Amino acid sequence: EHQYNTILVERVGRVGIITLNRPKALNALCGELTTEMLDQLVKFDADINIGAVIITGGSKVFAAGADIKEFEGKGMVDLMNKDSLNWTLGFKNIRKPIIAVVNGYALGGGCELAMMCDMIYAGESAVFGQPEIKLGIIPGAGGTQRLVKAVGKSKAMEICLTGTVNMKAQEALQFGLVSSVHPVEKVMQAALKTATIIASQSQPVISLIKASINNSFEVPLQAGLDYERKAIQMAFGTKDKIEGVKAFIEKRKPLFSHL
Ligand code: CO8
Repeated sequence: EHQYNTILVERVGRVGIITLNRPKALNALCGELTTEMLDQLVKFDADINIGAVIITGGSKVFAAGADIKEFEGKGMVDLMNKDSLNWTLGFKNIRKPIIAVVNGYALGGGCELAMMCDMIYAGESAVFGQPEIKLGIIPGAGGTQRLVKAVGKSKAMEICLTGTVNMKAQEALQFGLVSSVHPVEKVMQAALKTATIIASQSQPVISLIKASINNSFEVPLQAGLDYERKAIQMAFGTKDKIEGVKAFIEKRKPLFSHL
């Protein structure tokens, strides 16, 4: 694997794992980290031996947000000229499913990064919050948009406007922000199990499902249904559809070729 300064990279079967690795700064998302993370995501996305990705911060903390030290001395025009959030556009283009495994703080940009992923598995220690308001800024990487869609308006307002109301794992589960909650020492294993199941399915079909679900956030229902209809027509064009249906009829497990 490529050696990075701020992330660790490993593979378990067809699952690629990216671990944010700036423990002294609680995995604050500095420019180098977001660049390295996106670089590796693009590599996994292009790798035919990878079918799903996990992003985690390890067992202590997910990420305490953007690197606040990089904000010092920066003004509006600096942000306009060199947009430090451009990596989020690249993130959006990843076709393979990404699971966030969150233990401890997922604050500010950390919460936003988790929400950019396709699903979130939480350890019991997970804490989600948007404390940007306390710095005199706003959640700028999706916090005012994705959080509303995940937990509803009233909670999202409360979290973003106070900066101090956080969501712990169980509450995040209750509100639908995360898929499931596990003991800290078991959450990675649980996410890996799910990622392995996903990665064993047909890769092109997985991409169609991810794109179709994400499209539902962008368009009115009928446009989403039209998109989905085209997507199932495309799925019928894959070799994996032929194999999947044949395997069912022959009462055996399908062997997908990802074609
Ligand atoms: N950035 C940089 N360094 C950080 C950050 C951060 N976000 N969070 C923690 N650190 C550092 C601390 O400075 C400290 O370093 P040092 O030991 O050198 O002083 C080390 O990590 C440990 O932190 P603490 O001692 O504070 O640990 P505690 O356990 O006492 O507290 C907290 C943990 C509550 C998480 C606390 O660290 C905290 O409040 N952190 C900041 C959280 C925050 O405000 N996050 C939002 C940041 S803004 C943002 O994410 C905007 C997203 C949109 C991006 C727009 C880009 C242009």
